[in-house]
Amino acid sequence: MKQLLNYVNGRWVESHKTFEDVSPVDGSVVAIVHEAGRELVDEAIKAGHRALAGEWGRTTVAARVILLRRIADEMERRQEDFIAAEMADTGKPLSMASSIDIPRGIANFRTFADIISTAPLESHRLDLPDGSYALNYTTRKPLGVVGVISPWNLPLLLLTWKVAPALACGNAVVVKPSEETPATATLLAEVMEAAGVPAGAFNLVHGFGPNSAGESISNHPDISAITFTGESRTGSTIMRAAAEGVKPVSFELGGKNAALIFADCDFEQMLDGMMRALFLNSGQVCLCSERVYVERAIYDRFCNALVKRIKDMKVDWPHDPATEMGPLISAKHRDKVLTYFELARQEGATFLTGGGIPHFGDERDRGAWIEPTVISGLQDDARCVREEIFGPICHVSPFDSEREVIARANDTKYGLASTIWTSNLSRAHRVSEAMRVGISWVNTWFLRDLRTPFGGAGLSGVGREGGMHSLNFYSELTNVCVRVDSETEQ
Ligand code: NAD
Ligand code: 6OD
Repeated sequence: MKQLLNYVNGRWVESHKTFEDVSPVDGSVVAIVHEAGRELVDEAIKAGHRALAGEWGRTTVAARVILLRRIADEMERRQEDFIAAEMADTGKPLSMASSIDIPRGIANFRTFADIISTAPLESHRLDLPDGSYALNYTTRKPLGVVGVISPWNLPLLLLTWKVAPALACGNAVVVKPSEETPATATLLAEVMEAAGVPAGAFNLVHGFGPNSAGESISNHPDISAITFTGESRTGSTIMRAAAEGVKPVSFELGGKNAALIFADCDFEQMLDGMMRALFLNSGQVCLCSERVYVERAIYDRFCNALVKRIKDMKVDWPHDPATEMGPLISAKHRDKVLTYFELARQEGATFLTGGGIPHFGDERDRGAWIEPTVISGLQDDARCVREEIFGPICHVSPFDSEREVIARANDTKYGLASTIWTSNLSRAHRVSEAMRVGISWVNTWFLRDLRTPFGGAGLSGVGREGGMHSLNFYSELTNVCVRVDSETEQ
């Protein structure tokens, strides 16, 4: 059986405590994972500080740019291994792992190599009344040892989205992937070793959250900052731990995202886009739409067309290149989603399609499969319309005016993303600006430019990452203020 070890201070470290990495396709064990105890997390953080005090701390930006590109090249060389590992852990379809997760993981390193190599620093001149002036300029230094805690839905993509800019800025990192998806992070550690990343600059520890490696990182007195992607409730727990030492935090959290579909949209383009927005990764993307508002004139047409597309969707073995949807991440997560199906019934929802578990008559019946599901007929205050479910389920509801749909879409404690479908240019700008979200897509969904700010409002996050926003989070910026006298010396 494959063993997934911790990687600390440039060494592979076993643990006497292990747990199973289980495939959600059929419930089989794909690997044994070595859980890091508090001592190992402590060693990893110490190794990070030693790296910063040594060779790694003296690297120039130019040297780090070369290193990031070497990491990307090495990942590309091992692309097939990464795809296989991500699919084994998550059950996501080959079409997705090979076109989104792994290419984007590689792109994160190349993008931040480009961004750091051209990143400007501020400079301001302040004229003083006596004719002298002050010259201000900014210097960028690493924050220190950054704790990176990541979720299971886009494991490599989301982990490298944080590791790449953190290393670009010269930090050391202690990375903890989700206990559900430890494999690609372990491959990434192999890549770091092969690319020549100095010992201690990249450390990987495996484990869970509470009473395990996640908690040991977030309440460690010597961790310099924490960057986290996951559930809003977990973010709140980590924030409390980080508050003790007033540590900088960057959080990308949950969502209950709205889709706003106007009658004047390009219907077929919208339907293609909405199938992705609802069911990509079995609906387990924080940006997926779970609340769908459709202008009344096309409401019935939309519901019928959506149900027909879902019936034609290929929910099948992940390795089949034509498969569009795989299982959920785990039996535990499926239980949570099924609880919401039950709650929807109790709340009086109508199921337009789905609502159960598919039966295959083979080993997949031991996996975490679920039917893509559409419900309707709930009030806006129903729990299924307000709470993040994180599965292939949405609630559809008609609306009559732009003002009404803006108010309903914004009536949430979350604020991550929205997707607006219209051919009216002014409406597109007006409505997207009115959304209280981190990203507002128009006639598209999950189209990413990595230079742009990414994050969420309300319960959906703290801060923004992406482009210069990432560099500014992962850096300690110091302003140097030099007073320059007005008179030349005689
Ligand atoms: P989660 O919060 O359960 O776990 C995320 C990570 O935090 C895991 O590595 C876990 O082990 C760790 N963790 C859990 N409890 C912890 C604790 N007390 N202290 C320290 N670490 C702890 O989230 P998940 O179930 O892995 O992911 C799904 C959630 O993530 C959804 O809510 C989804 O919306 C959100 N998400 C948000 C974004 C975004 O960009 N906003 C992206 C992906 C996922
Ligand atoms: O594309 C990204 O950079 C990003 N952070 C995506 C998040 C997806 C959530 O599941």
